[in-house]
Amino acid sequence: EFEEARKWVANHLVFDKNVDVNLFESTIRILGGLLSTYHLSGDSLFLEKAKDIGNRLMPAFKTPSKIPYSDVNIGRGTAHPPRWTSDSTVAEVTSIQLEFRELSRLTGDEKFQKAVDEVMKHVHTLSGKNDGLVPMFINTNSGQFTHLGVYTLGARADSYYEYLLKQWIQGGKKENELLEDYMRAIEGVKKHLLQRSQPKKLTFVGELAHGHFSAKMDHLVCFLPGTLALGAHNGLTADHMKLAEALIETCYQMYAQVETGLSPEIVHFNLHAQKGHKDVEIKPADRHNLLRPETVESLFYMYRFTGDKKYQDWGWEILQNFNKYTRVPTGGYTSINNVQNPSNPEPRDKMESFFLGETLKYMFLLFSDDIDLINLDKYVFNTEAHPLPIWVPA
Ligand code: DMJ
Repeated sequence: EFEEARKWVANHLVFDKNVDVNLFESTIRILGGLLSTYHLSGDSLFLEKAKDIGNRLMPAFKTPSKIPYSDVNIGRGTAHPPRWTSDSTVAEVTSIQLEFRELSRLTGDEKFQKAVDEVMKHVHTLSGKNDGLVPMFINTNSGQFTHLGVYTLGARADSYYEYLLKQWIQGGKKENELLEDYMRAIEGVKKHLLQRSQPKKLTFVGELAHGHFSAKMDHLVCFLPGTLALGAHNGLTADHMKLAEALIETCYQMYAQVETGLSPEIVHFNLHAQKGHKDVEIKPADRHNLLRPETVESLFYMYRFTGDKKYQDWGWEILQNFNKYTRVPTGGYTSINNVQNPSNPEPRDKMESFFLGETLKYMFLLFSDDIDLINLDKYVFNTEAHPLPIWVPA
């Protein structure tokens, strides 16, 4: 299968196309995938392709502030923000660093790393943070955060936090500003966003909007227990591991408390006990499941670092439910519209590429006891589950 795919990459993967692509999605999926495949196979074809797409994405950084635009035309070499704004998403501009830094290391051309390091340095100095928590938008003209006052670990901010830690690990734990920002942010999470639900007293990460706490948690936030565990494994404070243990239980309950045993996209937690109510409430607009990886990803880290079999059992349960409710008899899997209806989960006829790239890969790793099957002291996973080497392995 690899040879077949290699042939396709060699003969048909051409980036000289007059097409707009999203900088972040293309970096984490295409550039990250090619760099990772280069490392795992040693085949220079993949590095050549990585260089090609890397160069084609660079025009995104030509902005007044050097905070990149969200969209690039990879054939024409032009870039622009979304039609309705000159803002970029904070998670997007701060979650392309692992890939571009690695591309510089491999090619010896420092322009890639320079562009993405500048973004991190700039964000490090910005005001508008709340105890290390960042807003969701940043303006490509002024370089300032916009839409101030809303803080989440979910959509539009999530992987900012993940990449602070992972860049620090990738670079051999020397870049202190990254670690400082990460540690401060986790303190910010504890201070502003952590609450416990009723009746099970599950620890969850909510959101803050202009001083008001909301008990809303995106499934996307479930990357956090894995990231916290990875930090603890790399010598950060043991209470990050305690928090990881509490949060992964919550993420598991976001599956277990639902009729199909599959998590919706967003849940709201009950802060007060009510007869007949579980911890997790689901709004009609949020009851879809896109086959997302975050919980399974965190289960993998938790199992690697603790050896506690319950994490494998929870992952197995989730896999059974994916098989039961999302598997398509003629091949593949599909997103569903309604996790609350086991007799008709409403298949969408759409399988996101992160299901293969991340969800199934993390399942595969979770069910293995071989710590050298991607050793976490030698590799760091990018946010699309593509392993990249740690520059100075432990
Ligand atoms: C993936 O593209 C990445 O994991 C990203 O960080 C978040 N969204 C999807 C998976 O849910």
